[in-house]
Amino acid sequence: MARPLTPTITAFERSPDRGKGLARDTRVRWALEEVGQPYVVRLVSFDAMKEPAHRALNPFGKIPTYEEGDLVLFETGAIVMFIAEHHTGLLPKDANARARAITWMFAALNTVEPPIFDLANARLLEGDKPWSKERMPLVLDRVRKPLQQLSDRLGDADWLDGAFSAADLMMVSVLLRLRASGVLDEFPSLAAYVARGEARPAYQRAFAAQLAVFNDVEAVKETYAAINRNDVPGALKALDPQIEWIEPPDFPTPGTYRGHAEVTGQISKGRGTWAEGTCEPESFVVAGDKIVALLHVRVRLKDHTDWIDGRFADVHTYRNGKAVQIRTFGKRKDALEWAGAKGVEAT
Ligand code: GTB
Repeated sequence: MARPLTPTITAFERSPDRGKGLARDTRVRWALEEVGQPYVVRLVSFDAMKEPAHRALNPFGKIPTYEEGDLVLFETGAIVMFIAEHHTGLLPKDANARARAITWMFAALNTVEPPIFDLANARLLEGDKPWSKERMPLVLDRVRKPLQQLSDRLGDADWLDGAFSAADLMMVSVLLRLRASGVLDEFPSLAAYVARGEARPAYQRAFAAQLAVFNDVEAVKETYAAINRNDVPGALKALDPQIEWIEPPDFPTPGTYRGHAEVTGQISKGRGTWAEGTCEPESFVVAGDKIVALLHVRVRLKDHTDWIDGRFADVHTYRNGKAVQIRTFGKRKDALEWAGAKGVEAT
């Protein structure tokens, strides 16, 4: 059953893997998808992660975090455990089986993940160091040893201990980061175990959502960048031919505009009144297929000397990689509420 308050998680505004499931919000998304709990995603930049506002949620300045009403959690182990404990489907009911599943979650995070993390660092961050080549066999050995032991224990079972549980969700999440190194394929039963996890519909939904967010948010950024450089065809690139843009009465070009031709007119008219300035997205909140772009406009109109400086929001509804609707709101709070992200801080 869904929780009374929709949880909000944080994720990278621009993940280095371009949304391909390697960042740790994937495992939280996966857990939420497994239990059928809708959620909202607040995207944070690398800079914002180090600011006091984010450090108040995670003192280590990392993603993901989990907010539900007054509750704030960080550490994916704690978050997945919380989700598993407050829904059915991710932990067995039997007390001993439940304790064993939790044991495997700890094993994934405490025994298996640290050497995998070290290998990722050795490959990505230390590859250019003079000692890198000499150290690599040692790093690989530290990964292979627990993998062999895990493979021996898994044998020909589908999952670690009976039915699929949060233990498998965590172990698969930890192991899949190995794929690029080729080490996972040295252990065919573990590679098949990871593939079984990834084939689950809930994982597929989590992966697709993360990837869509990456691509769609990049497209939204490009829409504003194009408007700022007065490139109307560029601004239309991410808009579906059936786009509908709704602008409220107190905005410069109020009305409902349908299709590329009408939206071209709307953008050209609005943008044509600027002498200089920009309209920049400051941050993004994602709720299902809706991306709330929290905007900061700083514009000097033609024949004016003073600057307009304001904050508002557009909600972009994305379908198959294109915006099918953009709805402008004067108040960020109203935009978040309309998009289904009620209660998310409109920073
Ligand atoms: N132990 C914590 C947990 O499990 O929650 C670790 C959290 C963590 O390391 N988060 C990383 C982070 O916020 C993201 S997952 N890093 C930002 C920083 O430290 O400044 C690590 C990660 C990032 C990117 C990729 N990638 O693109 O391939 C893969 C994994």
